[in-house]
Amino acid sequence: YRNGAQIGTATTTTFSDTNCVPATTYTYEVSAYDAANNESGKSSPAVATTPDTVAPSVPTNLTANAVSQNRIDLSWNASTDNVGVAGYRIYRNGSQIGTSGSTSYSDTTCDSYTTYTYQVSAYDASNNESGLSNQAVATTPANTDIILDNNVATYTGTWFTGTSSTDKYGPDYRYATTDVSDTRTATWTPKIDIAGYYDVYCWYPKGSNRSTRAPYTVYWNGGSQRVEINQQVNGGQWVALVSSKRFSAGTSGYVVLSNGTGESSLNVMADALRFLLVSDDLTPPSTPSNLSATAVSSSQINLSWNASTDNVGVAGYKVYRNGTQVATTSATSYSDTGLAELTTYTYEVSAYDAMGNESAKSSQAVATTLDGTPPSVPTGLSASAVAPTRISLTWSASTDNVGVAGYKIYRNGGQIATSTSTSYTDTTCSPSTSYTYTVAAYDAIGNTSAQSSSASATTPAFAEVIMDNPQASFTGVWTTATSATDKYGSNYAYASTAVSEGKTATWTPNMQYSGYYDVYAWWTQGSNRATNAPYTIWWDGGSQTVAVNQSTNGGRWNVLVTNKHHVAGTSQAVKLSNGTGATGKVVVADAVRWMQVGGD
Ligand SMILES: [Ca+2]
Ligand SMILES: [Ca+2]
Ligand SMILES: [Ca+2]
Ligand SMILES: [Ca+2]
Repeated sequence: YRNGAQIGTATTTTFSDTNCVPATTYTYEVSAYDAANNESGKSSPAVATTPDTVAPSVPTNLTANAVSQNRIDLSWNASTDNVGVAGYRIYRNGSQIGTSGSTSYSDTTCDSYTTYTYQVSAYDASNNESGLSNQAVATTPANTDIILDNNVATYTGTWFTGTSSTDKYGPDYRYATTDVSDTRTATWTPKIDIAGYYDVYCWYPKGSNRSTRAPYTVYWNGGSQRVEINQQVNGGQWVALVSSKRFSAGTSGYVVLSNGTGESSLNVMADALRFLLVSDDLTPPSTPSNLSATAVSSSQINLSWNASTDNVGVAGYKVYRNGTQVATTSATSYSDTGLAELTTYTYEVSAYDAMGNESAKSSQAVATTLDGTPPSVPTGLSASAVAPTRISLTWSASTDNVGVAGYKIYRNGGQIATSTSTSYTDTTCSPSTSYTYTVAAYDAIGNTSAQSSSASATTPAFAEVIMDNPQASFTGVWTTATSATDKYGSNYAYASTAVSEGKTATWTPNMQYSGYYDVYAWWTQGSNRATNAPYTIWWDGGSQTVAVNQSTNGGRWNVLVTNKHHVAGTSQAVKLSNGTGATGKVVVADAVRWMQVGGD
């Protein structure tokens, strides 16, 4: 019988009740019976309780909340159990780290800037454990102001522990006797969560028996610096060692304090270090583009480029000349001065931000400074008046470091022309005038020498050529006479007119100067003179026949043509013909005059 109700029979004196519920108390009795089913009375009761083999339900709805750099709080929904939940086990990253009697837990053993995965299970008094809950993940915040007290430093050699200085950091400090060389060191190694730029400080308790040059050496990503601190003063506060040094995430940076100060009977104090994040900007600006270099003089090259961008802001640009930084500027242009002439320079620029992150260098730009040296001063200038309106100049060639491009011609102080050769003819002179000339040489870039020594010349007067009848050449028979008082010279010649030309008088001057001339004739007037005496005038490129009335206007110069161009030499002439178209008169050949009126 179980709890008063028959549950079975047996023919031996044992029975196993296999139909029990865990964690349940049962009361059993037995009776005996015979073949006629006569049954005895029931035995005294025996009581037994089945063990608990049922685990609690799995905890649900686990949540994790990082509340500080070192603490994550967990909570979850309660489990149930057939008997009763005794507690919960806390697992972090797969390993049990604690238990809780409630449905929450604070993990205070966290590291900063670390992600943890939690699960919990429930267990009962019989240590039946449930399955694991859902996973809950949380990440602690980064530590950007890392303070390392002396207790987390590592030491070599003997360091004593002190507590008496009241300006110490934390509960105590360490100290070591100074020595001539480093026999004892203390090293602080921060765990850097956020890569970036850090200021590093030290803290020490000051005192008169402290080193005046305690040597801290700070090692960061890409460099190190030894800083000696006078620990006799400024104790009890953070004292700067270095600023804005780049540290990588992890534990590669550190600070070493040593006792090798060279002092005797003093102490270096190892108390605390601090690493304060200044900026986590590790991203350099974009590389400047479109760099151009333009030489603007013999000593200056102007640069310009396109602006860079940065995640925070471009602080400026570094200018490199032939690979060496020569300047910084906040503008996108730069004038490089003080350069050597005719020299080629190669430039690059980079951009940097406030933290000193520097971009790659731009593509190169090359420029060559200009020629800054003028040619030598021309020498040997000579001026020669070659005509009433012409003065010819010659001089000796100048030299130049690159090449003479030409010469500037100055007359009476003002430039009048240029020449690419070492001579020049000034055709704009006036007759009977003095002129003073200088010349200067220039090169292709426009560098001009000083003006040469001066040379002067005076132009002659305009030419006047008079040819009398003895200087004419005649064809046919002409009669020479002297009687007319209005003759030119000592005589004149005449010839009878005819229907057509049979006799001529021709004056052929030998012109010294090319130029423009008025041409005149002189005759002796008389009533028997032809009224249409034909003079033919040849000039440079043309001719004209002019019929003049020789019955009047004798004894003076009468103009035939004006302003006709003549060239030097004997290629011009004036001819008087007797072919007037009628007989009965005479033509008089007396004199001809060419009066220059203009230069060539
Ligand atoms: Ca301390
Ligand atoms: Ca940046
Ligand atoms: Ca030159
Ligand atoms: Ca004459």
